[in-house]
Amino acid sequence: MTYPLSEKLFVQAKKYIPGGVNSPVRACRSVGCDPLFITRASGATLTDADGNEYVDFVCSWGPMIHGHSHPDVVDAISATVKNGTSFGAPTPSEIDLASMVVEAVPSVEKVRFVNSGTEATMSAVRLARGYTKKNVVVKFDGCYHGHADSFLVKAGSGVITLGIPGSPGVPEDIVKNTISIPYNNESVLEKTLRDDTLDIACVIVEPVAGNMGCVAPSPGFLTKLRELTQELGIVLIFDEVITGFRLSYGGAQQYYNVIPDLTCLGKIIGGGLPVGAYGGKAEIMDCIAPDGPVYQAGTLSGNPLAMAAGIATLKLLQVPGFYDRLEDKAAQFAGRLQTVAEQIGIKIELNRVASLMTSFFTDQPVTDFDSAMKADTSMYAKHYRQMLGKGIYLAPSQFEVAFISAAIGENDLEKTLKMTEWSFKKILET
Ligand code: KE4
Repeated sequence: MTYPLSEKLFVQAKKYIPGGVNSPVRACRSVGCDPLFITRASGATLTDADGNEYVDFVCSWGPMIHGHSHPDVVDAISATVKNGTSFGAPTPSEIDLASMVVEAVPSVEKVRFVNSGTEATMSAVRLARGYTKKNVVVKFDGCYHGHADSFLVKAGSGVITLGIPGSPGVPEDIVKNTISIPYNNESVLEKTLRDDTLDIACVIVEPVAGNMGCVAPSPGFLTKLRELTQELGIVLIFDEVITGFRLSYGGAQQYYNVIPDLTCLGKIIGGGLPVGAYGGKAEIMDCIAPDGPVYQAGTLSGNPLAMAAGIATLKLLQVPGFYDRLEDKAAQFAGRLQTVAEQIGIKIELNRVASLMTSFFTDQPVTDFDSAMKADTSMYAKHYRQMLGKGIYLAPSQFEVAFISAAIGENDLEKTLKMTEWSFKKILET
């Protein structure tokens, strides 16, 4: 494949946009190549500026669970845009999507829409701090909750050393109230939460980690987390920006039957348009302005186009058997990929939860940040480049997940498995 137009566009983009991209991971730096410029997509197929086609396993990082340009979603947006794009006033469609979220997500009695996952998690943490009148936030190494200052701490800044800024521009006195501890480690979790020198407002967790690659909660971990936070009066926040409406219609909290106090959503609920949401117990949500003193606002929050796209997307998820079919597809694909790896003799650790999966290039189980970091990123980068050249669009980082969409078909998966076998063999030859 050749990419002359993407190359030209990238040169132009870098003149105006830092790194030529509007989000760092898209720069593909960790996989050693320049980004492709995508001009259209339909179903499971992306098309780049040079007309090359790809089977899409990124799905815009999760939103496109039905694949791209689903006619129901396109029709909903088209019908809405004719009446205007944004009014800065309440609209009926906000009630429609809010009621769907409340009905679907067990923890959510009330919900506030925002415009990104970052806004959702940032607002949920502010709300937890305002509600508890405490300051410390506990997160987990390898979990990503967007780019708000409070979350940008160096991994491993556990109980001993409070937050160490993970990025320039984040003042120490912001992250001194953030503690990051190992995922799936119940003893450090209990020790941290029971440390009464810490006035802990909340714990925020990805119930299935998707930002160190796919890492499932160890059996009992989420239950332990819920029991401890319940006992100690700590607000439990599930960041379901990835898992919400992905693992099941009720998200990870329904999938694992562990109900948090607050839930953050994004991605799927906007059907590919900018959206986020946070919601939970009415007692807590009623602390949000204008009912309560905790301030949060947004010009385009609940905008009609994102609401229309979200409503159409969630309606499609309600089709009987949707999640069973997606599970069967993902399970079958993962099983066949595992077999390819075994037959060739390449060591990969394949982690899958529902339609999220990651092939780690390591021969050790991956259960947390430290074990994920042991993966061979240069091998992953080689695999990425080889697959891209054969028309398979994987996540441009070992530490992201592959998203299986309902639109991906048997031929797409067959082609992917064939190219995977070819790529694994090439890797072993070198
Ligand atoms: P946004 O602000 O990017 O909409 O959402 C932040 C966020 C919050 N919580 C979780 C669990 C997330 O995964 C994300 C964002 N996910 C990344 C991909 N892993 C978005 C891709 C990007 O940063 O470009």
